[in-house]
Amino acid sequence: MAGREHDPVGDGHEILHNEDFEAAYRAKIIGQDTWLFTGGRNASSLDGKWSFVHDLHFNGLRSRWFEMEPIAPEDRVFPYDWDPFNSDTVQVPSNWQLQDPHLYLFEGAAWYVRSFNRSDLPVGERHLLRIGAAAYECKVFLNGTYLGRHQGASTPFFVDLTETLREGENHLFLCVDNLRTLDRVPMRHTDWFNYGGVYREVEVFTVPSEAVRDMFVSLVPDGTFSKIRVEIECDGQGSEAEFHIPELGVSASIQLQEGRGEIEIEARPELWSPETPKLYDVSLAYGIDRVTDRVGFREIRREGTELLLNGKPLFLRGVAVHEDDETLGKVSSKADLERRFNHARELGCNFVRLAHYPHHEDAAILADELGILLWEELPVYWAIDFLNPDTFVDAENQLCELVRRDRNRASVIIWSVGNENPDSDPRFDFMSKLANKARALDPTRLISAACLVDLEKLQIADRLASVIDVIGINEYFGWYFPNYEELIAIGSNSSPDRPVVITETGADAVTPAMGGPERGRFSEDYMADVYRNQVAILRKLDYVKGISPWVLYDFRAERRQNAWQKGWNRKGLIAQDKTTKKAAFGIMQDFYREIAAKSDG
Ligand code: GCB
Repeated sequence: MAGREHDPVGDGHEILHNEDFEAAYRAKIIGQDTWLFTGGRNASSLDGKWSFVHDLHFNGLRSRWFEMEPIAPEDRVFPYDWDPFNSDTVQVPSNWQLQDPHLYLFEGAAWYVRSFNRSDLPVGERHLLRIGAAAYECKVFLNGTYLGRHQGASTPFFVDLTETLREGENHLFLCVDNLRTLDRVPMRHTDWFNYGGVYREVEVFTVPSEAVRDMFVSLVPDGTFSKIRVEIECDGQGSEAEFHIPELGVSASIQLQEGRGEIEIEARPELWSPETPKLYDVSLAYGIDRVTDRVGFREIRREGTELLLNGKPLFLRGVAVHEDDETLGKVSSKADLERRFNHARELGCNFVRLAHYPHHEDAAILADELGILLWEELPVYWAIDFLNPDTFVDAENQLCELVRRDRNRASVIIWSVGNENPDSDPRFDFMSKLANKARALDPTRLISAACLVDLEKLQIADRLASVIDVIGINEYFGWYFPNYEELIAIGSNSSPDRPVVITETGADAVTPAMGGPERGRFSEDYMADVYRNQVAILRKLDYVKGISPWVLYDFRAERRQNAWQKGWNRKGLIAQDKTTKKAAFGIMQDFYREIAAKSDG
């Protein structure tokens, strides 16, 4: 198709000298206005080959590559630095680090361009682009028009394409950058790899103008297990919607006021639990729009220092896991997720901590089916610019996107608002607001965070502990700190009034067969000793209501560069091949069997 010629050099000096080229894109932050409930909807996939180029100098924004149209190279009149229509390609979803060895340590911007024909989309009144995740910022352009930018590396977002779509070919440009900057969440320093790119699915949803924006279905957490609550949000002028759970004989009309409605329905569903992960098909009809979901009903509560699932005491036999893979990076395949949960089960877990950012939504969908409890987390990790209002907007938006995405998943019992942040007034304010926001969006789950421990006074010393429901503590006795017995003192000195979960403990090791040392630090034996000593102490800790050792698999961590690490954190109970178990795996497995036998007996 012939298109308008693109003349990036018409104002050449402006391009070379203007260092404020990003100003035009600062506004239009993509937030919650375009959210769409996607359960049960058909989507047009835009996954597959996209034109791709890395762009260290942000030349594409300076030179407005996004205005380019497909023209045969020999017909281009003006010189150009990249032609998206005559370019190398990459697969979407993917992380660029694993697509091209030259880009392994690349931190900067990259362009993804893909054309599609309007006739490839179903006929409908609105067309919403959904990007499952793009790390970290993603600027979206369609046919030369800037539509907005999304911040946050791990949550989905929507962009309304309707007004900008044209007949015939449409050209979608994404400028994605993974810069580590002071205002982002996380900030600059993390103990995981800074993957970049469009690494989750890209789809277009075609919906009527009267469409369901959101549907939240839950069991009312009042201890009676007898009421289901449905909250909905709809676009358009419709005044009611019909909600159904056929298996329970539930059929209810929900009245809408200004697009919002809610209802409590008497019902006695079979309760969801790890032993009986029962799910029900639910549906909502609104005008000609219809959405569905599969929902489990359960109650998670804390009472004093106890965790209660469906009214019964719960001990979390867990493991933490990163979203990382030797060959796929952060791209999650079904097979990878199944292997992850199978390994967790083999270890004896009823609980998995999805650290340190929102993982692929399929993780919670699968955990719902398998009966595995989940901790989901925001990347408010280590240092964050807690004083920066824009940083708060970004963190809060990531929270909204995570909660709205997964709050119908029974498996998710905890929203974590952060990990190991320094206790300051701005941090307390920032994270308390996040905790309150999480509660407002979802009063049916517990709020947590990995809190700070004062290792001199040997006590939990974190004001955040007073505003969350479950106190997470990361303790590395045996690895970073010598004296295991101090773990007992931390309990007695702190006398926590709410449940404590050991959210991390562990040690690095490489097995001898994989080239690890025979003894000392980083040996498999050393790690096994740490676990043996930990287990001996953990048996004595009655203030602890759960454990998630760090970590199920070795994961990439660029800051780790000693002879055995070589860019990997080696605290996995299983090595980076996701197959080789280290001796500590068996030690933890025996301990979990012991705990499970006690709670069954
Ligand atoms: C921690 C962090 C985690 C690190 C871990 C370690 O406390 O929360 O992100 O990877 O320690 O291995 O040191």
